[in-house]
Amino acid sequence: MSLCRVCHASVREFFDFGQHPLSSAFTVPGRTTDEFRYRLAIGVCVSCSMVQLLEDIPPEHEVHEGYPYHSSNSTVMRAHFEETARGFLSTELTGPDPFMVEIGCNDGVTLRTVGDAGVRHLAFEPSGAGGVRVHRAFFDGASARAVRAAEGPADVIYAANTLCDIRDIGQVFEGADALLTPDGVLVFEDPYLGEIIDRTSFDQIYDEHVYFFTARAVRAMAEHFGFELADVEHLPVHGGQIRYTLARAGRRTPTASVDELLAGERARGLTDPATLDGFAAAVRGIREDLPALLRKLGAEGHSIVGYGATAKSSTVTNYCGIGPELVPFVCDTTPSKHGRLMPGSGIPVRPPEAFSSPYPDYALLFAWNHAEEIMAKEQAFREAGGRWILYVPDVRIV
Ligand code: DWN
Ligand code: SAH
Ligand code: ZN
Repeated sequence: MSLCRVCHASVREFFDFGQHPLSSAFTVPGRTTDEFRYRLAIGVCVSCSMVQLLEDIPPEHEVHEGYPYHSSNSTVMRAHFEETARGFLSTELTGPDPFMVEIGCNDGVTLRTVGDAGVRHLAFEPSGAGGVRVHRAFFDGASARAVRAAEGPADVIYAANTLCDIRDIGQVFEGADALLTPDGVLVFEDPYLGEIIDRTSFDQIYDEHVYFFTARAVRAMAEHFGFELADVEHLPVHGGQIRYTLARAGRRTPTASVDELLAGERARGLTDPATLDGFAAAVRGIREDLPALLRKLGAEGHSIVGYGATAKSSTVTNYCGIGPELVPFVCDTTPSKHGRLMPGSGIPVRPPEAFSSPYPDYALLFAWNHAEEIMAKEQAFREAGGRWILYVPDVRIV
Protein backbone atom coordinates (compact mmCIF):
# COMPACT_ATOMS: atom_id res chain seq x y z
CA MET A 1 0.00 0.00 0.00
CA SER A 2 1.22 3.50 -0.80
CA LEU A 3 1.60 6.20 1.82
CA CYS A 4 0.68 9.85 1.34
CA ARG A 5 3.72 11.94 0.40
CA VAL A 6 2.36 14.79 2.53
CA CYS A 7 0.88 13.31 5.72
CA HIS A 8 1.98 9.64 5.50
CA ALA A 9 -1.55 8.20 5.90
CA SER A 10 -2.61 5.52 3.42
CA VAL A 11 -3.58 6.29 -0.16
CA ARG A 12 -6.65 4.57 -1.66
CA GLU A 13 -6.17 3.74 -5.34
CA PHE A 14 -9.00 4.74 -7.69
CA PHE A 15 -7.54 4.33 -11.16
CA ASP A 16 -4.87 2.21 -12.81
CA PHE A 17 -3.82 3.14 -16.36
CA GLY A 18 -1.45 0.18 -16.65
CA GLN A 19 2.23 0.24 -17.64
CA HIS A 20 3.32 3.53 -19.23
CA PRO A 21 6.55 5.05 -20.57
CA LEU A 22 7.74 8.43 -19.29
CA SER A 23 5.82 11.23 -20.99
CA SER A 24 9.02 12.99 -22.09
CA ALA A 25 10.77 9.85 -23.37
CA PHE A 26 10.65 10.67 -27.07
CA THR A 27 12.73 7.98 -28.75
CA VAL A 28 14.76 7.82 -31.92
CA PRO A 29 13.38 5.63 -34.73
CA GLY A 30 14.41 1.98 -34.37
CA ARG A 31 14.75 2.12 -30.58
CA THR A 32 11.40 1.62 -28.87
CA THR A 33 11.73 -1.77 -27.23
CA ASP A 34 13.97 -0.93 -24.24
CA GLU A 35 11.78 1.89 -22.98
CA PHE A 36 11.41 2.16 -19.23
CA ARG A 37 7.84 1.60 -18.01
CA TYR A 38 6.12 2.11 -14.71
CA ARG A 39 2.60 1.60 -13.35
CA LEU A 40 0.61 4.81 -13.89
CA ALA A 41 -1.98 4.71 -11.13
CA ILE A 42 -3.62 7.32 -8.96
CA GLY A 43 -5.17 7.42 -5.51
CA VAL A 44 -6.51 9.66 -2.76
CA CYS A 45 -5.12 10.05 0.76
CA VAL A 46 -7.66 8.78 3.29
CA SER A 47 -6.61 11.51 5.74
CA CYS A 48 -5.58 14.78 4.01
CA SER A 49 -7.43 13.93 0.72
CA MET A 50 -4.44 14.73 -1.50
CA VAL A 51 -4.86 13.00 -4.85
CA GLN A 52 -1.51 11.67 -6.05
CA LEU A 53 0.33 9.13 -8.16
CA LEU A 54 0.89 5.80 -6.48
CA GLU A 55 4.32 4.94 -7.88
CA ASP A 56 7.61 6.81 -7.67
CA ILE A 57 9.81 6.96 -10.76
CA PRO A 58 13.29 5.62 -9.85
CA PRO A 59 15.69 8.61 -9.83
CA GLU A 60 17.89 7.12 -12.57
CA HIS A 61 14.93 7.31 -14.97
CA GLU A 62 14.02 10.91 -14.26
CA VAL A 63 14.90 13.42 -16.95
CA HIS A 64 16.78 16.45 -15.65
CA GLU A 65 18.54 17.81 -18.69
CA GLY A 66 17.15 19.31 -21.86
CA TYR A 67 13.54 19.55 -20.72
CA PRO A 68 11.67 19.53 -24.08
CA TYR A 69 9.24 22.31 -23.26
CA HIS A 70 9.14 26.03 -24.00
CA SER A 71 6.55 27.99 -22.04
CA SER A 72 6.78 30.95 -24.44
CA ASN A 73 5.64 28.76 -27.33
CA SER A 74 2.02 29.75 -26.82
CA THR A 75 1.06 33.41 -27.20
CA VAL A 76 -1.78 32.90 -24.71
CA MET A 77 0.60 31.48 -22.09
CA ARG A 78 3.13 34.25 -22.74
CA ALA A 79 0.43 36.85 -22.11
CA HIS A 80 -0.71 34.96 -19.01
CA PHE A 81 2.76 34.94 -17.46
CA GLU A 82 3.46 38.58 -18.33
CA GLU A 83 0.20 39.56 -16.67
CA THR A 84 1.13 37.41 -13.66
CA ALA A 85 4.46 39.24 -13.36
CA ARG A 86 2.76 42.64 -13.59
CA GLY A 87 0.33 41.50 -10.89
CA PHE A 88 3.19 40.70 -8.50
CA LEU A 89 4.95 43.98 -9.36
CA SER A 90 1.88 45.94 -8.25
CA THR A 91 1.08 43.89 -5.13
CA GLU A 92 3.83 41.88 -3.42
CA LEU A 93 6.85 43.62 -4.94
CA THR A 94 6.27 47.25 -3.94
CA GLY A 95 8.71 47.53 -1.01
CA PRO A 96 12.11 49.33 -1.11
CA ASP A 97 14.18 46.47 -2.62
CA PRO A 98 11.80 43.64 -3.49
CA PHE A 99 13.03 40.17 -4.46
CA MET A 100 11.10 37.56 -6.41
CA VAL A 101 12.10 33.92 -6.70
CA GLU A 102 10.64 31.44 -9.16
CA ILE A 103 10.77 27.65 -9.04
CA GLY A 104 10.90 26.14 -12.54
CA CYS A 105 11.05 29.27 -14.71
CA ASN A 106 11.57 27.20 -17.87
CA ASP A 107 12.45 29.74 -20.60
CA GLY A 108 12.11 32.70 -18.21
CA VAL A 109 8.80 33.99 -19.54
CA THR A 110 7.57 35.38 -16.18
CA LEU A 111 10.80 36.69 -14.66
CA ARG A 112 11.77 38.58 -17.82
CA THR A 113 8.97 41.07 -17.10
CA VAL A 114 10.10 41.32 -13.47
CA GLY A 115 13.71 41.90 -14.54
CA ASP A 116 12.66 44.49 -17.12
CA ALA A 117 10.97 46.41 -14.30
CA GLY A 118 14.34 46.53 -12.52
CA VAL A 119 13.23 44.20 -9.73
CA ARG A 120 15.65 41.67 -8.23
CA HIS A 121 14.80 38.11 -9.19
CA LEU A 122 16.21 34.61 -9.30
CA ALA A 123 14.97 31.33 -10.70
CA PHE A 124 15.73 27.83 -9.50
CA GLU A 125 15.73 25.93 -12.78
CA PRO A 126 17.89 22.82 -13.24
CA SER A 127 17.46 22.81 -17.01
CA GLY A 128 18.72 26.39 -17.44
CA ALA A 129 17.06 29.38 -19.14
CA GLY A 130 18.05 32.48 -21.04
CA GLY A 131 17.67 36.17 -20.28
CA VAL A 132 16.90 35.94 -16.58
CA ARG A 133 19.01 35.17 -13.49
CA VAL A 134 19.05 31.42 -13.03
CA HIS A 135 20.43 29.21 -10.28
CA ARG A 136 20.81 25.85 -12.02
CA ALA A 137 19.58 23.79 -9.10
CA PHE A 138 16.46 22.13 -7.78
CA PHE A 139 14.62 24.15 -5.20
CA ASP A 140 14.89 22.48 -1.78
CA GLY A 141 15.81 23.31 1.81
CA ALA A 142 19.56 23.40 1.19
CA SER A 143 19.52 25.39 -2.07
CA ALA A 144 17.02 27.89 -0.61
CA ARG A 145 19.14 28.41 2.52
CA ALA A 146 22.18 29.07 0.33
CA VAL A 147 20.33 31.72 -1.66
CA ARG A 148 18.91 33.28 1.49
CA ALA A 149 22.44 33.58 2.92
CA ALA A 150 23.81 35.14 -0.27
CA GLU A 151 20.91 37.37 -1.37
CA GLY A 152 18.58 37.88 1.57
CA PRO A 153 14.91 36.99 1.94
CA ALA A 154 12.36 36.83 -0.88
CA ASP A 155 8.95 38.54 -0.93
CA VAL A 156 7.46 36.05 -3.37
CA ILE A 157 8.27 32.49 -4.32
CA TYR A 158 6.28 31.61 -7.43
CA ALA A 159 5.88 28.34 -9.30
CA ALA A 160 3.69 27.49 -12.29
CA ASN A 161 3.16 23.88 -13.35
CA THR A 162 6.07 22.85 -11.19
CA LEU A 163 5.01 22.25 -7.56
CA CYS A 164 2.67 19.44 -8.62
CA ASP A 165 5.79 17.74 -10.06
CA ILE A 166 7.86 17.86 -6.87
CA ARG A 167 7.44 14.56 -5.07
CA ASP A 168 9.22 15.59 -1.89
CA ILE A 169 6.97 18.59 -1.37
CA GLY A 170 8.19 18.95 2.22
CA GLN A 171 11.47 20.22 0.75
CA VAL A 172 9.59 23.04 -0.96
CA PHE A 173 8.13 24.16 2.36
CA GLU A 174 11.51 23.83 4.08
CA GLY A 175 12.95 26.03 1.35
CA ALA A 176 10.07 28.52 1.51
CA ASP A 177 10.45 28.77 5.27
CA ALA A 178 14.17 29.46 4.89
CA LEU A 179 13.85 31.97 2.07
CA LEU A 180 10.65 33.99 2.55
CA THR A 181 10.39 37.24 4.51
CA PRO A 182 8.01 36.99 7.53
CA ASP A 183 5.15 38.28 5.35
CA GLY A 184 6.30 36.69 2.13
CA VAL A 185 4.12 34.39 0.06
CA LEU A 186 4.49 31.08 -1.73
CA VAL A 187 2.27 31.25 -4.82
CA PHE A 188 1.72 28.30 -7.14
CA GLU A 189 -0.64 27.33 -9.94
CA ASP A 190 -1.28 23.84 -11.20
CA PRO A 191 -4.07 21.80 -12.84
CA TYR A 192 -7.11 21.67 -10.56
CA LEU A 193 -8.62 18.29 -9.71
CA GLY A 194 -12.11 19.80 -9.92
CA GLU A 195 -11.54 20.75 -13.58
CA ILE A 196 -9.89 17.43 -14.38
CA ILE A 197 -12.99 15.66 -13.10
CA ASP A 198 -15.42 18.08 -14.78
CA ARG A 199 -13.71 17.68 -18.15
CA THR A 200 -12.54 14.07 -17.76
CA SER A 201 -9.12 15.46 -18.71
CA PHE A 202 -7.40 12.27 -17.57
CA ASP A 203 -4.43 13.12 -19.80
CA GLN A 204 -3.22 15.51 -17.08
CA ILE A 205 -2.25 12.30 -15.29
CA TYR A 206 1.29 11.25 -16.23
CA ASP A 207 4.66 10.73 -14.56
CA GLU A 208 5.49 14.41 -14.06
CA HIS A 209 2.22 15.31 -12.37
CA VAL A 210 2.56 13.76 -8.93
CA TYR A 211 -0.15 15.81 -7.17
CA PHE A 212 -3.64 16.89 -8.25
CA PHE A 213 -4.39 19.73 -5.90
CA THR A 214 -7.65 20.82 -4.32
CA ALA A 215 -8.23 23.68 -1.88
CA ARG A 216 -8.90 21.17 0.86
CA ALA A 217 -5.69 19.19 0.33
CA VAL A 218 -3.57 22.33 -0.18
CA ARG A 219 -4.93 23.84 3.02
CA ALA A 220 -4.10 20.66 4.93
CA MET A 221 -0.65 20.55 3.35
CA ALA A 222 0.02 24.21 4.22
CA GLU A 223 -0.99 23.63 7.83
CA HIS A 224 1.14 20.49 8.03
CA PHE A 225 4.19 22.61 7.18
CA GLY A 226 3.40 25.72 9.27
CA PHE A 227 1.76 27.76 6.49
CA GLU A 228 -1.78 28.85 5.77
CA LEU A 229 -3.88 28.97 2.60
CA ALA A 230 -4.52 32.72 2.24
CA ASP A 231 -6.05 33.02 -1.24
CA VAL A 232 -7.19 31.03 -4.26
CA GLU A 233 -7.88 32.17 -7.78
CA HIS A 234 -9.31 30.29 -10.78
CA LEU A 235 -7.18 30.47 -13.92
CA PRO A 236 -8.45 29.52 -17.38
CA VAL A 237 -5.09 28.26 -18.69
CA HIS A 238 -4.05 24.63 -19.34
CA GLY A 239 -7.62 23.41 -19.04
CA GLY A 240 -8.40 25.02 -15.68
CA GLN A 241 -6.06 25.69 -12.82
CA ILE A 242 -6.08 27.21 -9.35
CA ARG A 243 -3.46 29.67 -8.15
CA TYR A 244 -2.87 29.13 -4.43
CA THR A 245 -1.31 31.82 -2.23
CA LEU A 246 0.23 30.54 1.00
CA ALA A 247 1.56 32.68 3.84
CA ARG A 248 3.19 31.74 7.10
CA ALA A 249 0.54 30.69 9.64
CA GLY A 250 -1.19 33.70 11.19
CA ARG A 251 0.36 36.36 8.93
CA ARG A 252 -2.56 36.95 6.54
CA THR A 253 -6.33 36.77 6.84
CA PRO A 254 -7.61 34.21 4.32
CA THR A 255 -9.85 35.76 1.66
CA ALA A 256 -13.50 34.84 1.19
CA SER A 257 -12.61 32.95 -1.99
CA VAL A 258 -10.80 30.33 0.10
CA ASP A 259 -13.96 29.53 2.07
CA GLU A 260 -16.05 29.60 -1.11
CA LEU A 261 -13.86 27.10 -2.90
CA LEU A 262 -13.65 24.84 0.16
CA ALA A 263 -17.43 24.93 0.55
CA GLY A 264 -17.90 24.13 -3.15
CA GLU A 265 -15.55 21.16 -2.92
CA ARG A 266 -17.40 19.88 0.15
CA ALA A 267 -20.81 20.32 -1.47
CA ARG A 268 -19.87 18.32 -4.55
CA GLY A 269 -17.93 15.69 -2.61
CA LEU A 270 -14.91 16.33 -4.81
CA THR A 271 -12.74 13.53 -3.43
CA ASP A 272 -15.55 11.21 -2.29
CA PRO A 273 -15.33 7.63 -3.61
CA ALA A 274 -18.52 8.10 -5.68
CA THR A 275 -17.06 11.15 -7.47
CA LEU A 276 -13.73 9.47 -8.17
CA ASP A 277 -15.43 6.26 -9.34
CA GLY A 278 -17.59 8.36 -11.67
CA PHE A 279 -14.43 9.92 -13.10
CA ALA A 280 -12.96 6.44 -13.60
CA ALA A 281 -16.07 5.34 -15.52
CA ALA A 282 -15.89 8.44 -17.75
CA VAL A 283 -12.21 7.76 -18.50
CA ARG A 284 -13.06 4.19 -19.55
CA GLY A 285 -15.74 5.63 -21.82
CA ILE A 286 -13.16 7.74 -23.66
CA ARG A 287 -10.95 4.68 -24.10
CA GLU A 288 -13.90 3.06 -25.90
CA ASP A 289 -15.02 6.07 -27.95
CA LEU A 290 -11.77 7.67 -29.15
CA PRO A 291 -10.08 4.67 -30.85
CA ALA A 292 -13.47 3.61 -32.24
CA LEU A 293 -13.92 7.00 -33.91
CA LEU A 294 -10.37 6.96 -35.30
CA ARG A 295 -10.85 3.43 -36.66
CA LYS A 296 -14.17 4.36 -38.27
CA LEU A 297 -12.74 7.48 -39.95
CA GLY A 298 -9.67 5.53 -41.10
CA ALA A 299 -11.85 2.75 -42.54
CA GLU A 300 -13.82 5.39 -44.48
CA GLY A 301 -10.54 6.44 -46.07
CA HIS A 302 -10.06 9.71 -44.19
CA SER A 303 -6.60 10.95 -43.26
CA ILE A 304 -5.93 11.81 -39.59
CA VAL A 305 -2.99 13.68 -38.08
CA GLY A 306 -2.20 14.45 -34.44
CA TYR A 307 -1.70 18.08 -33.37
CA GLY A 308 0.69 18.80 -30.46
CA ALA A 309 3.11 16.16 -29.14
CA THR A 310 2.14 17.03 -25.59
CA ALA A 311 3.23 15.25 -22.44
CA LYS A 312 -0.49 14.65 -21.89
CA SER A 313 -0.81 12.76 -25.17
CA SER A 314 1.48 10.03 -23.84
CA THR A 315 -1.30 9.01 -21.45
CA VAL A 316 -3.97 9.18 -24.15
CA THR A 317 -2.11 7.21 -26.81
CA ASN A 318 -0.78 4.56 -24.46
CA TYR A 319 -3.96 4.12 -22.44
CA CYS A 320 -6.27 4.13 -25.49
CA GLY A 321 -3.96 2.03 -27.69
CA ILE A 322 -3.48 4.69 -30.36
CA GLY A 323 -0.42 4.12 -32.57
CA PRO A 324 0.81 5.09 -36.05
CA GLU A 325 -1.78 2.81 -37.68
CA LEU A 326 -4.51 5.20 -36.46
CA VAL A 327 -2.52 8.46 -36.33
CA PRO A 328 0.46 8.30 -38.75
CA PHE A 329 2.20 11.36 -37.32
CA VAL A 330 1.86 14.29 -34.91
CA CYS A 331 2.96 17.81 -35.80
CA ASP A 332 4.53 20.05 -33.17
CA THR A 333 6.44 23.33 -33.07
CA THR A 334 9.15 22.06 -30.68
CA PRO A 335 12.36 21.47 -32.71
CA SER A 336 13.83 18.92 -30.28
CA LYS A 337 10.79 16.65 -30.79
CA HIS A 338 11.08 16.58 -34.60
CA GLY A 339 12.17 13.27 -36.10
CA ARG A 340 11.49 11.54 -32.78
CA LEU A 341 8.83 9.02 -31.86
CA MET A 342 6.19 9.63 -29.23
CA PRO A 343 6.83 7.63 -26.04
CA GLY A 344 5.36 4.14 -26.14
CA SER A 345 3.04 4.63 -29.08
CA GLY A 346 5.94 5.23 -31.51
CA ILE A 347 3.99 7.86 -33.47
CA PRO A 348 6.52 10.06 -35.36
CA VAL A 349 6.68 13.80 -34.61
CA ARG A 350 7.03 16.19 -37.53
CA PRO A 351 7.48 19.97 -37.84
CA PRO A 352 4.35 22.15 -38.20
CA GLU A 353 4.84 22.42 -41.98
CA ALA A 354 3.90 18.75 -42.29
CA PHE A 355 0.39 19.67 -41.20
CA SER A 356 -0.42 21.68 -44.31
CA SER A 357 1.30 19.63 -46.98
CA PRO A 358 -1.35 18.50 -47.64
CA TYR A 359 -3.90 19.18 -44.89
CA PRO A 360 -5.38 16.00 -43.43
CA ASP A 361 -9.15 15.44 -43.30
CA TYR A 362 -9.07 15.32 -39.50
CA ALA A 363 -6.71 16.63 -36.82
CA LEU A 364 -6.71 15.00 -33.40
CA LEU A 365 -6.04 17.89 -31.04
CA PHE A 366 -3.71 16.58 -28.34
CA ALA A 367 -2.93 20.20 -27.33
CA TRP A 368 -6.62 20.80 -26.53
CA ASN A 369 -5.66 23.22 -23.74
CA HIS A 370 -4.44 25.58 -26.48
CA ALA A 371 -7.54 24.97 -28.65
CA GLU A 372 -8.58 28.58 -29.09
CA GLU A 373 -5.11 29.73 -30.11
CA ILE A 374 -4.46 26.78 -32.40
CA MET A 375 -7.85 26.84 -34.11
CA ALA A 376 -7.46 30.58 -34.76
CA LYS A 377 -3.99 30.00 -36.21
CA GLU A 378 -5.17 27.10 -38.38
CA GLN A 379 -8.12 28.82 -40.06
CA ALA A 380 -6.86 27.63 -43.45
CA PHE A 381 -7.21 24.00 -42.32
CA ARG A 382 -10.91 24.57 -41.64
CA GLU A 383 -11.35 26.45 -44.86
CA ALA A 384 -9.80 23.49 -46.68
CA GLY A 385 -12.57 21.33 -45.18
CA GLY A 386 -10.57 20.00 -42.20
CA ARG A 387 -12.26 19.06 -38.93
CA TRP A 388 -10.90 18.83 -35.39
CA ILE A 389 -11.26 15.74 -33.23
CA LEU A 390 -11.49 16.51 -29.52
CA TYR A 391 -11.62 14.09 -26.59
CA VAL A 392 -11.96 16.66 -23.78
CA PRO A 393 -14.54 16.82 -22.24
CA ASP A 394 -15.83 14.05 -24.54
CA VAL A 395 -15.05 12.55 -27.91
CA ARG A 396 -16.43 14.69 -30.72
CA ILE A 397 -15.73 16.29 -34.06
CA VAL A 398 -15.92 20.08 -34.37
O1 DWN B 1 2.65 20.72 -16.98
C1 DWN B 1 3.44 20.75 -17.86
C2 DWN B 1 3.24 21.70 -18.99
C3 DWN B 1 3.38 23.11 -18.54
O2 DWN B 1 4.11 21.43 -20.03
C4 DWN B 1 4.65 19.88 -17.92
N1 DWN B 1 4.55 18.85 -16.93
C5 DWN B 1 4.91 19.31 -19.30
C6 DWN B 1 4.29 20.09 -20.40
O3 DWN B 1 3.02 19.49 -20.70
P1 DWN B 1 2.40 19.42 -22.17
O4 DWN B 1 3.45 18.99 -23.13
O5 DWN B 1 1.17 18.60 -22.09
O6 DWN B 1 2.07 20.99 -22.36
P2 DWN B 1 1.34 21.77 -23.49
O7 DWN B 1 1.49 23.20 -23.23
O8 DWN B 1 -0.06 21.31 -23.69
O9 DWN B 1 2.16 21.38 -24.81
C7 DWN B 1 1.78 21.89 -26.05
C8 DWN B 1 2.57 21.18 -27.15
O10 DWN B 1 2.00 21.52 -28.39
C9 DWN B 1 4.03 21.61 -27.19
O11 DWN B 1 4.84 20.50 -27.55
C10 DWN B 1 4.06 22.67 -28.28
C11 DWN B 1 2.94 22.24 -29.19
N2 DWN B 1 2.23 23.34 -29.83
C12 DWN B 1 2.17 23.38 -31.22
O12 DWN B 1 2.69 22.49 -31.90
N3 DWN B 1 1.53 24.44 -31.80
C13 DWN B 1 1.64 24.29 -29.07
C14 DWN B 1 0.99 25.36 -29.64
C15 DWN B 1 0.34 26.43 -28.81
C16 DWN B 1 0.95 25.43 -31.09
O13 DWN B 1 0.37 26.37 -31.66
N1 SAH C 1 6.74 27.40 -15.22
C1 SAH C 1 6.74 26.95 -16.59
C2 SAH C 1 7.41 25.59 -16.77
C3 SAH C 1 6.68 24.41 -16.24
S1 SAH C 1 7.50 22.89 -16.61
C4 SAH C 1 5.34 26.94 -17.16
O1 SAH C 1 4.40 26.96 -16.41
O2 SAH C 1 5.19 26.88 -18.38
C5 SAH C 1 8.33 22.56 -15.08
C6 SAH C 1 9.69 23.21 -14.98
O3 SAH C 1 10.15 23.06 -13.64
C7 SAH C 1 10.74 22.58 -15.88
O4 SAH C 1 11.36 23.61 -16.61
C8 SAH C 1 11.68 21.84 -14.90
O5 SAH C 1 13.02 21.86 -15.33
C9 SAH C 1 11.50 22.63 -13.60
N2 SAH C 1 11.64 21.93 -12.32
C10 SAH C 1 11.16 20.71 -11.97
N3 SAH C 1 11.43 20.43 -10.66
C11 SAH C 1 12.08 21.51 -10.15
C12 SAH C 1 12.62 21.84 -8.85
N4 SAH C 1 12.56 21.01 -7.80
N5 SAH C 1 13.22 23.06 -8.71
C13 SAH C 1 13.29 23.90 -9.74
N6 SAH C 1 12.80 23.65 -10.98
C14 SAH C 1 12.20 22.46 -11.19
ZN1 ZN D 1 -2.27 12.72 3.19
